[in-house]
This record gives sequence, C-alpha cells and structure tokens, in this order.
Amino acid sequence: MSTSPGTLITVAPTGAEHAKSDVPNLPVTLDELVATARDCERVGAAMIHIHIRDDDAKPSLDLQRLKDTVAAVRESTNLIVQLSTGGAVTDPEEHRLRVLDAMPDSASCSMGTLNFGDDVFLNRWDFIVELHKRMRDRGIVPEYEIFDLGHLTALRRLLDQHGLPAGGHVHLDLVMGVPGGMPGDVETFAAALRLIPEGATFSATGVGRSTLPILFAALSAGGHVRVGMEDTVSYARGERVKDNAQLVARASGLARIAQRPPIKPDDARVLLGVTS
Ligand code: KMH
Ligand code: ZN
Repeated sequence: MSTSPGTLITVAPTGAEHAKSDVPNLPVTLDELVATARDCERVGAAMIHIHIRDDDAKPSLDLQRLKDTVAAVRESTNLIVQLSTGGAVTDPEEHRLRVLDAMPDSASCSMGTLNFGDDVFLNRWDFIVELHKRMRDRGIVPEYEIFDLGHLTALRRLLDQHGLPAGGHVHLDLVMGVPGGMPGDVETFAAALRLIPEGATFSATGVGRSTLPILFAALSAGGHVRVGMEDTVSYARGERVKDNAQLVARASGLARIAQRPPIKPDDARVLLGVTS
C-alpha cells in the first residue's frame, strides 16, 4: 500500500439504504445534492460518491438523471465525481453497468458478494471483471469497494489477471461495519492493511458506530477517509447528523490535527490518476 502526507476526503452524502422519511435531511433531489456538494467542498471534500434518487426519493439508476447529476455537480464544484455502480441491492447488473454511460470521473466497483443486512449484495466475478474492463475502456477511474477481507484477495486476482485500471493507479475503499461484512474495528483494519496491494492508496469508512474508530485508524495509518450520511446518520451518541458538511468538517479538523490536512480536488486527481 502507499501512504500520503495529505488526506483525500470523500463524501458519500446519500447512499441507497436510508429512507427520506426516516432521515428528512438526507439530500435526495438534484438541488439538494448540488448544495451538499458545494458545502462539502468548502469544508474539505475532494471527491463525492453519488447515489441518486427518483422523484419519490427511491434509489434510481436512471441514466438521464445520472448524466444530469454529473453535469450539475461538475458545473457547481471542482469535486471528483464518482458514481456508484453498486446502486441498491435490488438493481440488476445491466443497470449497474449502464451507470458508466454517464461518464463520471470515477465509479465504484464492489469486489465481492456479501450478506448486506437482511439482503444479499451480489457481485459475481464476471460482473466485476466487466466493470473493471468497461471503466478502463472509457478512462473512468475505479474505486474498488472492499466490504470483507476476501475482497482484497479478489482485487489482487483481478489486477493479476486483467491488469491495472484506467489512470494506472489502484485506489480502494474499506467499507467496514456493514452487517454481513467485515467488522469495523482496529484489529480487522490492521488485517486489511496487510492485504492491500503494493502501491495502492486506500480510504476507509466505518458504518454506524464504527465511524469514529475507523476514521481515527485511517488517519493514523496514512490512509484517506470517506464520510457521509450514506454510512452514518448519527454524529454522536443520541445526536443525529445535521448535514453531510458537518461530517466532512469533523474529518477535516481531525486530519489537520493528525498533520495530514485535506487535499484539494486537483491534487486528488493527480493522486488517483483522474484526467477527465
Ligand atoms: N448500496 C449498497 C448495496 C457502492 O456504492 O458501490 C452498495 C454500495 C456500494 O453502496
Ligand atoms: Zn455507495
């Protein structure tokens, strides 16, 4: 793995799992998403991981909406725009592949199947290979999503068999604490570090109550961080998150304390090999 002097902060503002009725401040419309993106860039985010919703605030992979979203976020911010190809657990593979037609700067590529709460998040090997190849053909830089330790061995296998991604650099995100995935604790985090491919950069995010332990661990280990309401809607015990910028601002402050200040989007582009 490769460590960095500064910290790339990714914000994942929405996700596909929270219902707007349960979390009224979740950004779900295009206007809410653009305002969130602007606010988060102002307080230190360099990349945004986007899931969109339809008019009923339900998860959507509608291609025109995705294209409009990429254009609107690019117009209003300098953030690296990353679209989720994970979508919701119910999304079929062809819709997930079609996300790439929206031509984001980056897209997620989940590295294996897991139980996801009460559901199954299906990521067949052939599907992963197809995502990896299509992204390379289009110059879209992947972020490999790692929900379990075995996903890191799958990533090594992918790179061995099919070569480096677009941009020539490998960046992955440890998503820890999903019920059914690897636990969000520092022992598992340390085990994951040992399996990260040589030269790769990583970010980490802890879901729910593992948010803070994993945030501190990632900063200490020279990694990058992902924060946002996709992964946590509670700021502290008994206190709901006010908005995504609150989570980004906290990560920025901790990164500065750790002497690894947030990096700007253009520096993040150089780090990740994003040229679009
Ligand atoms: N919503 C999860 C089922 C990704 O964005 O690539 C999958 C997910 C991963 O969030
Ligand atoms: Zn996601």
